[in-house]
Amino acid sequence: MKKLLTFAIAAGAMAITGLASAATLDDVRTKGYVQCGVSQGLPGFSNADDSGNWTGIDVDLCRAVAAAIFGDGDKVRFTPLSAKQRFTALSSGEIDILSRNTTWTMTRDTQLGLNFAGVNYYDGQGMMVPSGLGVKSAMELDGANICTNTGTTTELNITDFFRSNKMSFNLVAFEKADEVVAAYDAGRCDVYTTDRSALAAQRTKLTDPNAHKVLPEIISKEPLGPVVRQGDDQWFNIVRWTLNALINAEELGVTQSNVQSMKNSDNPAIKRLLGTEGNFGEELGLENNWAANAIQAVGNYAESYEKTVAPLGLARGVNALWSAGGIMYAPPVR
Ligand SMILES: N[C@@H](CCC(=O)N[C@@H](CS)C(=O)NCC(=O)O)C(=O)O
Repeated sequence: MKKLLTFAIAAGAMAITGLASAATLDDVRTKGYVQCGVSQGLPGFSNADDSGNWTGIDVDLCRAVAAAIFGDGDKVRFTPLSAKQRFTALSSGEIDILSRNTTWTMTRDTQLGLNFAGVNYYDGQGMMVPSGLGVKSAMELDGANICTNTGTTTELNITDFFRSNKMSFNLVAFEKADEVVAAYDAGRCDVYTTDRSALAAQRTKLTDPNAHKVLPEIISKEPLGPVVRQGDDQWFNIVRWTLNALINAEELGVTQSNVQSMKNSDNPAIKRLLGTEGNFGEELGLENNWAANAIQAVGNYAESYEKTVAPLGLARGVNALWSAGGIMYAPPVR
């Protein structure tokens, strides 16, 4: 019995080690596409239309990774996941990247066997209320019914906020985002709380979007970014540097339409980014035009943002480049 148990534990450990050290790039090349975990529908970030075409800034990141590997941003498949399902889907190997408005926190980085590869959107948690409630500040919400999603950072933030302000509240939490929207729309709660970007997105689904307002308080830091499994540094670097490439492209003025001609640029930083100088792609296990292909597929960070998040009415704000008053800053390709 004891022997059997020892064997089972050893086999389990081997399976876990095997998974963690698996070369995701090899698997992805073999199957011919990147499997990307996204939301179940969040306009601006990851949202499918009626024909099943996915768009959004998180979707663009996965397309960019696919293009960096295959030279084709369509070599990607999407797995819609609830907040609760997302980390298991990644650790079990069901997906290769989680790109789903997911907040980088210490617990998630250290306790789940996962790593955040960067930040593609700096957000913060906000609260939306029906304008008819006459509330101007979150400080007036003592005793409120608050709707949100389970399995998110949202629940702890809202609890911290009400506790530290010595106010009471009643949390009404659902697994699916659309259930939260429906409950709030039906008046089951006074408040809808989540990331401010998600409030802007979900607001568009309400019966009368103009009858609601987002309160001024931002109660948390929600740096959103792509996540990969621990133990595969090459894959981690591919995801991290694809994101960096899109941000650097904006800074260097490389766009979807000029990326091919920019390969002839005299600027050494552009040459390195686009693979006409150095071996940066090779060092990732990719072709040297990896970044050029990623930019060709989705545009630079600004182009992707304008097409996806900006239509929600969200200005760049802190997500502007560091050189334009924001905090979006990518280390150099050098
Ligand atoms: N950024 C937060 C919240 C993420 C989250 O799941 N938010 C909900 C609130 S709108 C959502 O994206 N729902 C869309 C869905 O479940 O498909 C986290 O990482 O925990």
